[in-house]
Amino acid sequence: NHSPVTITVTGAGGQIGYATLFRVAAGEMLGPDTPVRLRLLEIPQGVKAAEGAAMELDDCAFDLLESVDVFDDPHQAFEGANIGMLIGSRPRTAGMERGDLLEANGAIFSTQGQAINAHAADDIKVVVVGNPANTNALICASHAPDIPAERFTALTRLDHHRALAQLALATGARVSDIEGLAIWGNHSATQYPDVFNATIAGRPAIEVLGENGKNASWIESTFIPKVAQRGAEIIDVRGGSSVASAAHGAISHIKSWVSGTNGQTTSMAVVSDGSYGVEKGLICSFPVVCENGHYEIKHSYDISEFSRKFIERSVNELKSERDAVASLGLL
Ligand code: NAX
Repeated sequence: NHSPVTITVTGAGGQIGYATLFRVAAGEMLGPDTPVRLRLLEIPQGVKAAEGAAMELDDCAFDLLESVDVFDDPHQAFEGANIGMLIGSRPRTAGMERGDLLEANGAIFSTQGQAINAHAADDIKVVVVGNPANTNALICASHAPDIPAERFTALTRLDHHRALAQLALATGARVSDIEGLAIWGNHSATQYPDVFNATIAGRPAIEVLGENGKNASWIESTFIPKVAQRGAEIIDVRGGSSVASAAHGAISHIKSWVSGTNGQTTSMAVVSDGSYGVEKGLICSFPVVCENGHYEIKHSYDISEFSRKFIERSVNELKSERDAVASLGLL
């Protein structure tokens, strides 16, 4: 058996938290040989819900679950954390301006960044799920000066999975036959799902799409908006936001980062090193591969004029979010 891993989950009393905790405790994220210690963070109003989840975790008698503790103090919750799953955030409520939302989340993620800096384990890996995820991750990283910025990431794996599913549906392919698909930019409606570098069973996805009667205008007017607006579609149909699929995205993100992707491409929002002209320091979704506990941005993608336009639009949105939080003094 491996040594136990300490995982801090924020927003643990919420919906995505509830859909995440049991799978993590069952070993679906870190594998069947890694015991886990869960530290659940909530705000005071959410503590009861997190305590209830903790009681149910006890009632599952998971072999791998060494401990579950509930906190309303981030400094305690991040003590010894090897992994941070930052799910909780301040949702937009009626009448709330964009600035108010950024400010409320800025307060949450700056405090959590400080707590991570002061108390987490040296190998801490963070995924931010709570929206606006990319910018929240940026704020968090900027308040954790002793931790490499590379360890703060945001979730676009759900978007990646949505794009995989839509491409498979459109071509009749198996998801497992698709490689090289990528989400670029912000986890928002401006995200860009890129099929131009993807292959299906080794052939260019574009070719296979063409055989299925799907051309560039299908990509622009159907595929891209379908993926980018899938969250809203789920809300319409289901009467509630994406929960299990979001939890699956977060679990997959950490699983890939920790255990590798066997040479396969996935998407993660990570700090830009200037690749593809994306301003250094922004937390932007890129195609990545993971190996030995590290991720690496893939540098081999061809970016057409068409793709460039979409990527720039999303990166510009990231810049404007960054500028807005910077002007609020949150960076
Ligand atoms: P819920 O409202 O069910 O749960 C959020 C929980 O976070 C609540 O229990 C709340 O008390 C807690 N919380 C709030 N502030 C906190 C703080 N400072 N510290 C600790 N806990 C805190 O929302 P849920 O459906 O679970 O969604 C959580 C977040 O995920 C939202 O911000 C949502 O927008 C975001 N999403 C992100 C996705 C992604 O792909 N990146 C997709 C799904 C989801 O929309």
